[in-house]
Amino acid sequence: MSSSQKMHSAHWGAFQAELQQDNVSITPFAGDPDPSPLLGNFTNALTHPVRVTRPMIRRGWLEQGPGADTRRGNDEYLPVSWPEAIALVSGELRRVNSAYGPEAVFGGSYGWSSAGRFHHAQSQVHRFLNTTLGGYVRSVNSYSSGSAAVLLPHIVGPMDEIARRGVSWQEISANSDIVLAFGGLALKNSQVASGGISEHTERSFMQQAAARGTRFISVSPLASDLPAEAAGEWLSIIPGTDAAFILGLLSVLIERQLTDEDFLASYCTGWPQMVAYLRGDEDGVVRDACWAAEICGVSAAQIRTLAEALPHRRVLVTVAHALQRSEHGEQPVWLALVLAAALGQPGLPGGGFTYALGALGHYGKLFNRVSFPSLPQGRNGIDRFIPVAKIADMLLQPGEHFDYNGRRLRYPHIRLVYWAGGNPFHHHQDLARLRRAFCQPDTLIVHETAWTATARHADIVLPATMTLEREDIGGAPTDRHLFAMEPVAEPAGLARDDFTIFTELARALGREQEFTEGRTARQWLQSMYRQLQGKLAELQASLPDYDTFRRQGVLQLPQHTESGLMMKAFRQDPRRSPLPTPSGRIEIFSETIAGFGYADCPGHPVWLPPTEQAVAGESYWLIANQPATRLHSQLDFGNYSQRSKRQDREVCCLHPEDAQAAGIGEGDIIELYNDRGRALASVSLSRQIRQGVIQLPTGAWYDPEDPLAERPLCRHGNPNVLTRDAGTSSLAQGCTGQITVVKIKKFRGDLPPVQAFIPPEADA
Ligand SMILES: Nc1nc2c(c(=O)[nH]1)N[C@H]1C(S)=C(S)[C@@H](COP(=O)(O)OP(=O)(O)OC[C@H]3O[C@@H](n4cnc5c(=O)[nH]c(N)nc54)[C@H](O)[C@@H]3O)O[C@H]1N2
Ligand SMILES: Nc1nc2c(c(=O)[nH]1)N[C@H]1C(S)=C(S)[C@@H](COP(=O)(O)OP(=O)(O)OC[C@H]3O[C@@H](n4cnc5c(=O)[nH]c(N)nc54)[C@H](O)[C@@H]3O)O[C@H]1N2
Ligand SMILES: [Mo]
Repeated sequence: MSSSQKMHSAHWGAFQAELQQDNVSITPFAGDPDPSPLLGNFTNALTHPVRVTRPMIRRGWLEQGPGADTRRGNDEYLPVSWPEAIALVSGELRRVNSAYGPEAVFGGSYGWSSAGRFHHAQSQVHRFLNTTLGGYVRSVNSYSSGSAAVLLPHIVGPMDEIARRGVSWQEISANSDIVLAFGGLALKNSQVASGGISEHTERSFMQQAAARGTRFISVSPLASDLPAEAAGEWLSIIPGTDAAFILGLLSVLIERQLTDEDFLASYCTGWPQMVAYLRGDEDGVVRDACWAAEICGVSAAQIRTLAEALPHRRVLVTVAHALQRSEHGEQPVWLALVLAAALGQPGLPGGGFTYALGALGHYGKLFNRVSFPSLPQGRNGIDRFIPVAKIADMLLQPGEHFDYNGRRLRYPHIRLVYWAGGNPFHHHQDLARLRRAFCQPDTLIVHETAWTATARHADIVLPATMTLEREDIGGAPTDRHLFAMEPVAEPAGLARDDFTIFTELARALGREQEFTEGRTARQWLQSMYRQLQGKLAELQASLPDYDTFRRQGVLQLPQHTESGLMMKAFRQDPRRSPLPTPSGRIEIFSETIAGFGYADCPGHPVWLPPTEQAVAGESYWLIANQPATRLHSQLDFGNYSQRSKRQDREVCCLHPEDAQAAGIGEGDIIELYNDRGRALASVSLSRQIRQGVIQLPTGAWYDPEDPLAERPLCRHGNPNVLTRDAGTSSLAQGCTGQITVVKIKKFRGDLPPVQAFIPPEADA
């Protein structure tokens, strides 16, 4: 590494970076066998005009002070100095805290921010609110796996045990005969892991497995969810119907007496209730292969053939996060577990059920024996929360009741919203509704590196440094490398890191010592490193001293050699190593969930049709999945993301026969629309997508032509202008952004220019 090359790490890989005038040249980490092209988004990012470079205040807030305001999202910004900004923010925090207390402050602040473990914006804002105000209203769970995270502990165990600590790629490549992957195993997704991923190994593991004879079967509306290296099969399905499909498979297994009755009797509870449901004992509906075929668009013959291929083989069933990010998303996850159990596979090497393999680079990996400590958050004195995707409901309906995981809770009345390290106008659904929600509070404060749509709705925007401008440490519990991240450039303009901003605010509030504990950022890093050394010393392992680590740039941590241990121990001795469920077994029927009495999530898994359905020839299933060219909305202005756009728009994928019927051709700009909104996108035709389905990835920055419109038009192609803002079920209330119903038409007329990357006018 030359002296001007700096080690750094991102959620999508480690690299060396070198500043060359305004651009950054990037060399992937030498130990990465398959580096991510997302690194290309850094090259032009540091000095892009869309960076936030000074504190800015929205005109309406500056002139009229705090209060609900419909101008949010459609107002000008005025620059202020840092001392003015600190005085305004600390004054407003003090006002809200003394008038209403911390239960009027929402510090959910969901979002991925950047990979460094100290400058993790979400941890910083939570620590700040706890140590200065005494707490805040928080959010629980994630947009990623909102429903599985709530469901899995009831029926098998904590999500991390069957995702992060689930069946490993090593075992799959050595043992699995069949990998049945609902939602596929797209390499575009596993290139990313929160905290970092230094070795992208999924491609070669799939190659090795396929060479040994593993049969990969991807059940998905998109062929591209399985890489060529897996040499697998694509089983095309109607989105949102996997639960019916799996019920069909189960009915064939029962009919042909191919279920592992010993396993079901000794390791599970509730199989008889499942059988009764399949037979239709309660309601007369026989759920067999023909019934399933009608719903999921896979023929009864295909369902039978697949079901008959599974028994007496080492089968691994996995479900992508995507399936549970839609209405009734709990059901396919639960049924995939039931299928693995009916085949008697859980706990066998390379077999059973693993959750979300391939959805992130964390899954299927081996675990470090110790993990890097996280920034302590302090104590939150407020015990009020929302499931994370209920943000708009909370702001629009203070005081109203909602159901969640067996509890009846009330939305608090929020006066101040603080966001650092996330982009709700990327991650939330029904953006017109979200804007109405964001008009409600007195004050919205955002720390951002760039003028995202969320920053454009804020009252106070504080410029945050980008990761490339900071010293940090990068690492993840599933990555054996730890990186000393070095700053590559000076902060853009007046940008400061989140820790420095919060330190100044804490000082203004008289709570600096509580927030910083007397440490600078560098001292925090040293102290966290010392904690890691301490944990390793207990295992008789040692690390170089801190300065040596920083000079080296990278070090290796010891790892466990096996994964999936919870299920293996359970299989070996279910009495001595019961699962952490009420029965200690796999719960095909859950007394707990049944006891909640939710019609939209009863005591055993079921098929429930979605509220909105596509009608052939009239409307389409829209898949709004993760983008291949960036992480969420991050660095959408980066070179790699920008190169994928056509006529500056996001590209959507459509089947040629659907296109022909609608009079649409390759490269046309189309409008996707429904009752909630409209979006423009460029069309790419492909037979790799199921007919009746259209795919538009998330992450194009929201760019409303008229931000105040009831049904706004996004000029750029953000699918969340179209998606429905509703929870998965009363059990989990997870995000349902993955699947939506839309109509499409060719866009005629003058194409409005995309303005998402032009900062809002600063009227100096
Ligand atoms: N329709 C639909 N919607 C979805 C999904 C879907 O499948 N379909 N997927 C969902 C999923 S799984 C997720 S995880 C969410 C992701 O939603 P988010 O995590 O909110 O999305 P990001 O774009 O990663 O937002 C991170 C923000 O942090 C900022 N940032 C980066 N570093 C720093 C820093 O150091 N300090 C500060 N202050 N800010 C920083 C970035 O500029 C960026 O705006 O989206 C969800 N939304
Ligand atoms: N490049 C890149 N990688 C990422 C991210 C990113 O933003 N960019 N985000 C990361 C994050 S935070 C997360 S949580 C994970 C998300 O992981 P996932 O949620 O699994 O990822 P998606 O790409 O949204 O969806 C995976 C595939 O599921 C298929 N699918 C959708 N609906 C259905 C359905 O009803 N049935 C079936 N059988 N298949 C369906 C779609 O074809 C889709 O391509 O990805 C991570 N990886
Ligand atoms: Mo996610």
